[in-house]
Amino acid sequence: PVKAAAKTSTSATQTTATVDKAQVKAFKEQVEKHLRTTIGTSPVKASKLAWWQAVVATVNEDIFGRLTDTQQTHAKNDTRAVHYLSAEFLMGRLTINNLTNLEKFDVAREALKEFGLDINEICEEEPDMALGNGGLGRLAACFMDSLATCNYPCVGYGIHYENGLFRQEIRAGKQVERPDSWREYGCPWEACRPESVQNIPLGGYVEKQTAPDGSQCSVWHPSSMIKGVPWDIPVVGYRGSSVAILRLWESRSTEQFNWDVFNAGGYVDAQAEKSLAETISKVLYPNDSTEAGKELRLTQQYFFCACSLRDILRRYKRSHHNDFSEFAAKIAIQLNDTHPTIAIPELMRLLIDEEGLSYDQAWDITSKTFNYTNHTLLPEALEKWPVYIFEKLLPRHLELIYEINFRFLNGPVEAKWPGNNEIKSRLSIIEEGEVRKVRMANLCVITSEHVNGVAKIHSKLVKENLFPDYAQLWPNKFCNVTNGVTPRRWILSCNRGLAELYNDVAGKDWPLDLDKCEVLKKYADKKEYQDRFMKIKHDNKVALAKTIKELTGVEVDPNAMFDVQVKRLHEYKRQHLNLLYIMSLYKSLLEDPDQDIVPQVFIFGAKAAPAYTLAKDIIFAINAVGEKINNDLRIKGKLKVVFLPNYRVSLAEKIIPAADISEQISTAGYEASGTSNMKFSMNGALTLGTMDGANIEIVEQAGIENNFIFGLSVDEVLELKPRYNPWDYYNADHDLKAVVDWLDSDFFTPGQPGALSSIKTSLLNNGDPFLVLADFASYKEAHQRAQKLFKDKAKWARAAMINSATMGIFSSDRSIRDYAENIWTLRSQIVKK
Ligand code: GL9
Repeated sequence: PVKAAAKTSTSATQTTATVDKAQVKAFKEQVEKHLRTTIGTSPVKASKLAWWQAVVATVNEDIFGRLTDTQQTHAKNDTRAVHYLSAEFLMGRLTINNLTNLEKFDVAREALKEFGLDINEICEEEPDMALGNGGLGRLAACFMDSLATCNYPCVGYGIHYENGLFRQEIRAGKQVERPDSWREYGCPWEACRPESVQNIPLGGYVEKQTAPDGSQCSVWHPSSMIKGVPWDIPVVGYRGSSVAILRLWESRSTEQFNWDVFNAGGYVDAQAEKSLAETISKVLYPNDSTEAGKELRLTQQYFFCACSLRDILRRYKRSHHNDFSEFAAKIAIQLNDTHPTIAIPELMRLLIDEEGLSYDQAWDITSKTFNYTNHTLLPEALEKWPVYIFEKLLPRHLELIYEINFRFLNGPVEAKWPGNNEIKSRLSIIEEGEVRKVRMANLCVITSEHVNGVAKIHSKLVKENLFPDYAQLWPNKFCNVTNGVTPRRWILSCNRGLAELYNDVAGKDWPLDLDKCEVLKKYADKKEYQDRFMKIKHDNKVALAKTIKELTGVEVDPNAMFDVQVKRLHEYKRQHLNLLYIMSLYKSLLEDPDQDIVPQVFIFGAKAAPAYTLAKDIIFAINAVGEKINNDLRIKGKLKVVFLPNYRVSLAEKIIPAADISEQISTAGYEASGTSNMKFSMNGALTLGTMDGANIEIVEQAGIENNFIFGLSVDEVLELKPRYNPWDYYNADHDLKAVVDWLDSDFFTPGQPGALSSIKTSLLNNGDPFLVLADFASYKEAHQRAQKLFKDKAKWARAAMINSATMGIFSSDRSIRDYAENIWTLRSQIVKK
């Protein structure tokens, strides 16, 4: 029973909840105290940055106490803990999220209001922690939130990059990359832990020694040492349940330049070595789904894995001395993609060379400790490191990899397929060829207890298409854990209007049990609830329209349909399919300006890898087409196209709640899961997408009739691909031909004919590898369905509400419980104060 259904908030980010006066007063006093005694300023002269710092200092008082309680609980209970190794954690901003999770947001907002300040403006001072590229890094961040919220013992381990993902500027329509120095003025959330510094050996050579009993052993003489300095970022669980730790390693030089063989060449050489050591954590590689193939990148991977494993061993030894028999029972390690694979031979090395275990003992422990998540099937993303780089940087690790490989090929493989060298060469960790390479994914699969994909369809393809031989050998190793996203950040913090609606219909516990939101389905046919739902959406659109105006100067109408595609720029994600459709719509409007179409705003946000030329050309094309359309008076504002620069977590939080249409249009079989698709749907956008990744599971929940599905299926793509000829589609479809040819003119780039031709070339002369032309007609038809439904406000509202209401399974709490129960065997721990 709910009272005033049409009660609405005054703005997209304000709630009408009543706030405890005493708490507001206390918060205010704390902020003012910190402003004076921590920051060293006063309310009259404080800058916004100073206010923000004082707010963080206030929040930190709550956090660090709970962190200690959490760690003591876990140490005392001594149950298994998971160690999530990831080269990327895309945390975004922490202030609003931490306030929300501590249930202090309203208090803080009121307290700041009494100082005459707007909390949202103050929180804009916080730089995003952009220590990741896209979905994979953001997933790790959502998982930390859920691990803390669900009270699982855990540590996240990663790299303390000095520069996160580049800041994107758009100049004359083109992407320009600028460094992102997110902690130039310090980051008030992090704490340095000098007591846990690690020294990491690198380079040099391996010496064979014969022990007195005649057995052979290897002694590694590294050529240099790098210091790893840990920075801890507390991750607050919802309602302060527990506080997890994200530990990020920064590289520094050590004084020990003369390590064994390194012969100091004097002061200058020593300084050169110093800068090399400090380069390791300098910058995040801006690749998305492509392998970097740089020596520095392998060094980064090894550096953070080696630091993390020493840290894990140190903690384990604190309670278990030097007996490793319980190691695997206490420690689970999750490899987030192949980036941290080098942790496998490093653990072997530590156990054998440093702790004196036998090879068999070390392997037994290692193979019960690791699990691996695969995030992509794209062959160019599967990491392979040349053997010669290993010889130079990690000679002892290479030796251990050879040993693992030898025992694998001559053990289980020989037993299953006796004498079959073809299978052996396929399954080998080493790829033979002109340049011999180490296949990191093979090492992961051979070692791990469990290998999982990130959506049902993807896990099936991992098992059947990527690793079919391994699946024959170990069918039970392969499993699925569908991705999820945290409803605390992606509904509660970023869409307060919707959060209030859920508070009213589902009670206040829905952020801990997103299935509760399903009750909204019951109200999906009721006019007053439809009105309230759409009013929330409208308010969010008004707020986004303001942001669009500020960022691009383009004026958009909040009554238009907001059609959004935000994600990394990649051919397989097909932003150019979207663009071709926009061009065809524009063309038809020019032909008949009075036609009755729904006014539409197409919104893009995307960073391209700096070396990915075609991706950058597509960004330029979107901007060029947008410029023309937005200034063409003939179409009477029915169509707008905006490209929002520097897409990142904090911008996603403004865009996603305001979307009507969520574009999820990857070629079927290529998007492992997608995670923004879930965020959009939770916030009441309808998916216009292919049957790919988690889209399939989304429509399974929300109903295919409440979304706009189009295009070839995975099976159809696999069937068509070998005989695909894009010219057939081009020649058969007048409209398609016209828009593809339009790219060749100078219509959108006056005076620069051919400026957009590379896109046409990729679609026709380079074979259209992602079947853009094959899906064009079907895509257009899906858009027509969307337009038709948008005209019927009641039906649209109903579909949007059902989408939002049925996303319970996409809470990252569900994903984390799946991992905890099926992969890590973890038990949730109640934290005592
Ligand atoms: C990705 C997949 O491409 C996505 O479909 C998936 O949702 C995420 C999380 O599992 O992982 N794999 C991948 O390499 N990236 C993904 O987003 N790219 C990066 O973020 C580096």
